[in-house]
Amino acid sequence: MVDSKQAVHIINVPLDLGASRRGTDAGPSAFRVAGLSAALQRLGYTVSQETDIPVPAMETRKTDNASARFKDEILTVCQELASTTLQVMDAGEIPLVIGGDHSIAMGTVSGLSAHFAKAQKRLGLIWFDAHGDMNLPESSPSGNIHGMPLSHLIGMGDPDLSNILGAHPAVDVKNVVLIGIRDIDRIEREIINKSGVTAFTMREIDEIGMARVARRALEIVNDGTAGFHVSFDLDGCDPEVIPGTGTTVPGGVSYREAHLLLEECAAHGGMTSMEVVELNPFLDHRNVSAERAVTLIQSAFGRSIL
Ligand code: HAR
Ligand code: MN
Ligand code: MN
Ligand code: MN
Repeated sequence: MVDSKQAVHIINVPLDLGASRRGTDAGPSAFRVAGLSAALQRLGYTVSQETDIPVPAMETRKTDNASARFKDEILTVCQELASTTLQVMDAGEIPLVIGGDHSIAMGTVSGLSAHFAKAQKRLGLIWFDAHGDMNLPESSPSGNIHGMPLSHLIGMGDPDLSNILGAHPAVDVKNVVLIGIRDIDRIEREIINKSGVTAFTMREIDEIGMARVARRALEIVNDGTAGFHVSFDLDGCDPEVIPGTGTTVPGGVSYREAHLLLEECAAHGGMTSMEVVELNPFLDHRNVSAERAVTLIQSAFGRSIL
């Protein structure tokens, strides 16, 4: 579905309230400096518009919700984002959402699911991450909402966060795959194992290779759906590839493996939308992580080597 005759609509969400470390709010700026829009245009896309979702600064807010920090603020941002992704899909454009921490996925995917729900259709979801992002407010060791978005998208957890817009649950577990995970909390492990989502851990990637992981993942997310969304947490990549992120975990996906996954997504033809999250430019070296992220986005949007 991503096709260069369609316009790409970049949606910037400079949110960092979902993480404990400041700095993902500067993600959209680093992507601009790295030339994201020009990189898409070189592939033949028109970039129809950039929309900036307003986000409050952490210093201006206090939260007394220890199990889901800044829930009210994050909910407001996700509601605004969901109505934006819905409108962009309805207009026939491709939403490319730039974070921001990973809590924004609750908004992105809710809006996409609302678009498909109008036609009684479902969306598949590829969640690329070092983490499971399936904590619940009760299980979270940190209270950071960026560790919880996927559980809410499959209908668990806080009812406000799991009912932002569209269908409930926003995605069906049978069409959800996690790829690259290697840092899971104790109770979160049980949640993942009971949930029904398919997880390709680093071990599976080592054992069968990213090519096969990508193909199996694509079968799952396209089984009975109208397409799939790619939620790409940059920390899924190895820290040597992407140093500019707040919760690095060694032993991650290599640069080429990440490209291969996204090249397979593009070759399949069913990708409806993408988001790239957790870039923290203050932890980066001369913007290399943003520059590499731009080339990864190009692979997802159909760039081939020859
Ligand atoms: N699992 C930990 C928690 O819930 C950390 C996970 C959050 N880190 C991320 N999300 N970057 O993918 O606090
Ligand atoms: Mn994540
Ligand atoms: Mn992560
Ligand atoms: Mn509901």
